[in-house]
Amino acid sequence: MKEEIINLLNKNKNEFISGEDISSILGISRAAVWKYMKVIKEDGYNIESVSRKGYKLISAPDLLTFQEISPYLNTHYIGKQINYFNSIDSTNDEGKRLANSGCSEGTVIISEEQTMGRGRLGRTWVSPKFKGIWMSIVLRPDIEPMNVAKITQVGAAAVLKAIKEQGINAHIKWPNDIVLNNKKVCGILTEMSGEINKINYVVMGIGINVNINREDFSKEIEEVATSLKVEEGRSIERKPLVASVLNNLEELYDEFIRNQDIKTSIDICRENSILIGKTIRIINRSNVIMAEAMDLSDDGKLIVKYEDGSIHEVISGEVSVRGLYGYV
Ligand code: BTX
Repeated sequence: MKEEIINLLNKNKNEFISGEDISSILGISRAAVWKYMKVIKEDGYNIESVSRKGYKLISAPDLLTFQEISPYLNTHYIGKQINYFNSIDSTNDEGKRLANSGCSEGTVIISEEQTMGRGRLGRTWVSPKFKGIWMSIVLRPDIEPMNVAKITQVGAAAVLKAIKEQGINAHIKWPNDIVLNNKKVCGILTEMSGEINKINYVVMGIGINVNINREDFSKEIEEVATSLKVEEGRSIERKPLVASVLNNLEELYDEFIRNQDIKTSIDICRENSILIGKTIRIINRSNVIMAEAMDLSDDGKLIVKYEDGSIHEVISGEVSVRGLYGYV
């Protein structure tokens, strides 16, 4: 009911809607409207109430709930169901729990903070409250399991497009990071459950550092990490950014599933690559190899030239890639 009242207030933005109208539209008593209004205000909604006129929404809190995001969404299935949390261990873990219990494709899990946010290879992902976008999307692609890594490239292209739509010029660091001024502003963690030739589900986790301040980063990660706010010098609204990631993701993912190739996504990753043309270090467990990043293949592998002149295709998932002296 709370959600329905917020929707009505949103629809009547800048105008008063009377308690009587709300009660008759939603079929609840005036006293119930008053009670819900109190709770909604406690959630951070700024509502003006004037006797005989009713209620007017002045401003909504910066929360990543379905009510707040859906006005910006133009998807058909991604984000039609958003499971919102104030705090959670990891949205990817919740995505797996939901996928195992049969949730539909496109279900999104968003939390204002993660207490055990995860990166690749058992690393930690720092996810402070209200300052970023920490979300996961459950997908059920009908593709060969060996093609699952391609979905990370689709995700990277979607996030890059969304950040660019905000007028911010970011780059993609293959395979799973978005960088701004050579520092990591977003990471993507794609996990799957499946059998040898069948995928049960994929959970794509996306972490975007939006309004984190420089001093919020610990000593260990401040060398590599940044946020949109730090680099742009202004706060960025999270709701349209979340919606834009999901809008772009559905478009690119649909194309992948329809054509079984990721051409558009790879074109975006290639054009905006921070690695191509650079000398890089490819780190595979304790083994470090120097190479020149040459290109991305059409199926999302990194094409590199080793120092002996030989050309190789590197598959994501097996390696970490670093610049010659630092992160890029
Ligand atoms: P990654 O393994 O490429 O990057 C992890 C590394 O990045 C860490 O070891 C640390 O050095 C650095 N790091 C940690 N936190 C941050 C941060 N907030 N910003 C920049 N650098 C950081 C990248 O893994 C994939 C991350 C996916 C995160 C999403 S959030 C929603 C979903 N749920 C979940 O648990 N993970 C994903």
